[in-house]
Amino acid sequence: MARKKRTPEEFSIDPAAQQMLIRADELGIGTAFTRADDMAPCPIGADGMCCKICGMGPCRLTKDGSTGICGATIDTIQARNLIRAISAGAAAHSDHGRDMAFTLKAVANDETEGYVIRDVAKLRTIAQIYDIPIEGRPPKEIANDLADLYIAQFGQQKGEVVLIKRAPEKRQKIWREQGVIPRGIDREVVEALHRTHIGDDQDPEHILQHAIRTALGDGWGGSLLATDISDILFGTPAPVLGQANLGVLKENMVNVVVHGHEPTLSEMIVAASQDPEIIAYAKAAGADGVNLSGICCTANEILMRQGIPAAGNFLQQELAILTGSVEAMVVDVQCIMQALVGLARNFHTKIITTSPKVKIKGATHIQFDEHHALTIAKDILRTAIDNFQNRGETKIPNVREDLIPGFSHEYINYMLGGSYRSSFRPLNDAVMSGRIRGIAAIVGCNNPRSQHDYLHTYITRELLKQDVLVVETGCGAIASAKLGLLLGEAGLDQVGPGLREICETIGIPPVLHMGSCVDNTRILTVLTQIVAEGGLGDDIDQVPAVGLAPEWMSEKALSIGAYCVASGAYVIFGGTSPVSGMPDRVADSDLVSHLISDGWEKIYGGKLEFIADPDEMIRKTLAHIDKKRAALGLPEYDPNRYGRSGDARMLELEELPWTERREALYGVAAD
Ligand code: NFS
Repeated sequence: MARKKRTPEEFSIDPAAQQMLIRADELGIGTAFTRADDMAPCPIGADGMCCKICGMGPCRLTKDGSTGICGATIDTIQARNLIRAISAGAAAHSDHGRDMAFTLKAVANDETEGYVIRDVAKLRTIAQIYDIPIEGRPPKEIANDLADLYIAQFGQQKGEVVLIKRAPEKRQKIWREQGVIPRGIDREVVEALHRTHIGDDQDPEHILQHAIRTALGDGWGGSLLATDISDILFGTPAPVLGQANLGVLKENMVNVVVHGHEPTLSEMIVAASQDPEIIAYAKAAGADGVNLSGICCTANEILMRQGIPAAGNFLQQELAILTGSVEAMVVDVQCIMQALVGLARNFHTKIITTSPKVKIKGATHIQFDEHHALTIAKDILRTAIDNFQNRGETKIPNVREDLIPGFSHEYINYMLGGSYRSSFRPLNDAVMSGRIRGIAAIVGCNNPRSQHDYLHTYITRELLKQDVLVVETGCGAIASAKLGLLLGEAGLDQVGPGLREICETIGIPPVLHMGSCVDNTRILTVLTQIVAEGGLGDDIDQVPAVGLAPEWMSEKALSIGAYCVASGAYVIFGGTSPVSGMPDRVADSDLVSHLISDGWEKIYGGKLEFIADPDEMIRKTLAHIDKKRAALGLPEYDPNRYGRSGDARMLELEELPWTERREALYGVAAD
């Protein structure tokens, strides 16, 4: 039976994406969207029921009671598949962190070109957490010690990863009792691979316990230190004006799109693009200059810190090339589609790989090395500029939206009280009073199996109406940015009255963009600080908060989900479950689903669920928030209680005649 082909409107809610998908169709070029239509997912693999870890298989388990050739049960196979995915995700995030730590070490020892320590205050704050002496020492000396400490966390064999101590104490105790504190970041990933080799760990519960330990090595290890070092080297984000969507590409300029994840390269390309020598080179080539933009989490890194525009999220990487206006797409690691190279052959775009870990056949490889960062960044830009003359017909959608990203936890702390009284107190108070009903972190990828950006933005909008403060990272944040939800004034007419009051008082958008996927650790830090501030429980699982990844597709997302659950959060993923187990055909295939939801909830207070229906996701999010409010003894959320004070009310009152205004304001009846 032929599969249904979706229209551009069904592929994406984003008008810029729709325009490019129409262009792709006219040119007869395939994209991830059309390939998703052409290829039905394998139902056995999708449900985690296929085992291919040895050469006796692959074994496909589709009947009640069936086992693999070695006797492995459905439950064991599902648990093994899940931990392998989580480990790959944790490895990707953490290896990014390792490279950041090496860069910090090299900067500390004057071995790099172009980098400086931008945030000395954060360096000192972080160093102090680990008792690294700071008084009277130059920043580079402190940075050297911190780099050594962080590098050591990867290869540590015994004991505890030091970053764990940044979690609430009660949480650390749970982890210690469960034996899931990572000993070393690399060790847990290696052990996950060992345990899942043929003939090793075959108890699903035991396998999943190690999945938690591996994921914690990501969230409270590799990712957390990646965020720390990025801030130290490139600056801790604070609000800045930016733009998002394909309309940020420019006709009259050399368009260079940086795509991937690590800020080391992209930050240097930002610096190189502003170099007078490069600008002159671009002008000599007939362009007005170099226009830089980002895709995926690289976009988030340079958007948060420099206000460099985001051309789009994961599903827009091909669409950017389809504009015909991109001279070079410079990629490093993660979320880079192999299809880019073939697609680029239809245009003049050069795909430039830069990581020693990532090569794509047909791409130009210019290897990045932090020791010669600025020189290499300029080489890359010259290659792009040389390509400007080869540009053919262009079609750039005139669609872009302003946004204000840059909400690091340090900034959130500051914005709530200013320099002298910075504190999470106002946020805690707002949640306690019910002005803010709760907090939702909406994060993660795009997935061409669902309508691009729809789930992210539908859920975001609906939760805002319910006075839920939303924090976002990754491709989800770019989805909201494109819809104008990351703007102060512009987004506020779409939010509930209590939340609106808070946003107006503090002067923030209702959706706070907190960075890249690695920066999900910022959300963990915010939750920890909320707990430390008091009034919302003494551990993360008591805070009225939920994590959602409505359009997830990557293994990194699964690792994030697992470490958030272990940290006490209720986490809802959209789409399909990788461990759902074909319940229509195999009656008893729900053990792993049960273990990661109810099972993990009993131990950690958080659980992982896969829910396809967005309304059900919203309903369960609100139910969880209300349950946590009740458990804390907070007043029941009342949508009509707030929203009658502050700027909005004053503006309304100004419309009234004085006597009525006086009565409304002071309760003094008209004479
Ligand atoms: Ni996160 Fe960033 Fe996007 Fe998903 Fe990929 S870019 S690290 S994995 S697709 S959010």
